[in-house]
Amino acid sequence: DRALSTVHAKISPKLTNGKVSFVSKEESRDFMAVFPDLVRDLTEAGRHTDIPEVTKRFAKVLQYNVPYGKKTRGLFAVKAYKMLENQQNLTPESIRQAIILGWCVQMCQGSLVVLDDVMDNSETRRGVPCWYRNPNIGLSAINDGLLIRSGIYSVLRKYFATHPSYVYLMELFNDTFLKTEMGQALDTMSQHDGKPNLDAFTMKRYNAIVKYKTAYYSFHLPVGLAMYLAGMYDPEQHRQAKTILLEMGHFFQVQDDFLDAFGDPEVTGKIGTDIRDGKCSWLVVVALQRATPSQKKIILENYGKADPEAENAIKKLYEDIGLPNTFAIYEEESYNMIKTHIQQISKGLPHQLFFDVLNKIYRRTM
Ligand code: GPP
Ligand code: MG
Ligand code: MG
Ligand code: MG
Repeated sequence: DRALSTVHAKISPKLTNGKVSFVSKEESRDFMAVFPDLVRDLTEAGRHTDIPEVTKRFAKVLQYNVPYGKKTRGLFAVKAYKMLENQQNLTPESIRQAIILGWCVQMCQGSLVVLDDVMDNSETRRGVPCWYRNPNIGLSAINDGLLIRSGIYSVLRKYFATHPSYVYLMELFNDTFLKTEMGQALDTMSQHDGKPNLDAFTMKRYNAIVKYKTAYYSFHLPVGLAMYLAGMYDPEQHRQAKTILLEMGHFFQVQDDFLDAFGDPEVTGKIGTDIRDGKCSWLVVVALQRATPSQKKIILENYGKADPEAENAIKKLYEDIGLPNTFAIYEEESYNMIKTHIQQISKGLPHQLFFDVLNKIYRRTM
């Protein structure tokens, strides 16, 4: 859909300037080249021909919500597969399988963000209006999010039904959705009677929210899938990988929370909503730990209000408390800590895979 890509490119020119070391231009091109085939499989493959209106809508939903953004998670699955599979098994066919799995991960992400943006009342995503904000979409976006999600299982069936890992792949998706939905439940339950429940905003609660709502689907899912595709089923190996990946996921969501208030929307592609939504964000949890009684009063009076002045009062307070600096220190310390933990992995998992991912996200601005 050329018109749409032009819109994306025009509105968010900076979004394409990511770090290039994680995947080469060719790898990125090979990845992109497969997406149209999947859209065709899902919408024109001779199924559901009696409801052309719907398949047309589905194609549009996929096109708008899946092939944009950094695509870190999908590319991560492909990279993991290439690093985990035996060299003699790395053929154009097997790599294509990994790319298809990568797109399933991107469909998972696309489906979640369509739904998350409705719940968070967000305005923009990847530099363009959130899907539900488009004319005549609104709450029907909920069904669109579900369509994308169900599409994953159609793709899996078409390409992996006879693969020995089929049930493992499906179960990992099922389990990941369950975990993510549980995390999202915890995230949305931070409010009480329309007001943020600040007493509940402890670091312990924060850690649980981000583990469930982000870490599983963003980091554990892509590598877990790649391991199964490469024929790795050892539970101990999966456990070791998961431990590190959940740590990285935690790190990633702390960054996301920081960027929500202090990132450049031109670069992140999204306008932050955590303060006005009254979210249990890393920033407010640390602010509450450090606030003097008068600062705590400012938080109580302004947090969770859809009012730019209230939002600015909170941002100013974050700066007074020195959160940008606290975050920078936290980011560096976590980076070093995760590096140490990667070095301690013993079970035949390539350390370089985890280092590459960590370096890809360290000091990210988008
Ligand atoms: C990130 O939260 C978590 C998700 C996108 C998972 C949503 C889960 C569902 C079950 C719908 P966030 O709201 O901080 O993300 P963002 O900043 O990208 O809006
Ligand atoms: Mg959100
Ligand atoms: Mg959210
Ligand atoms: Mg966020």
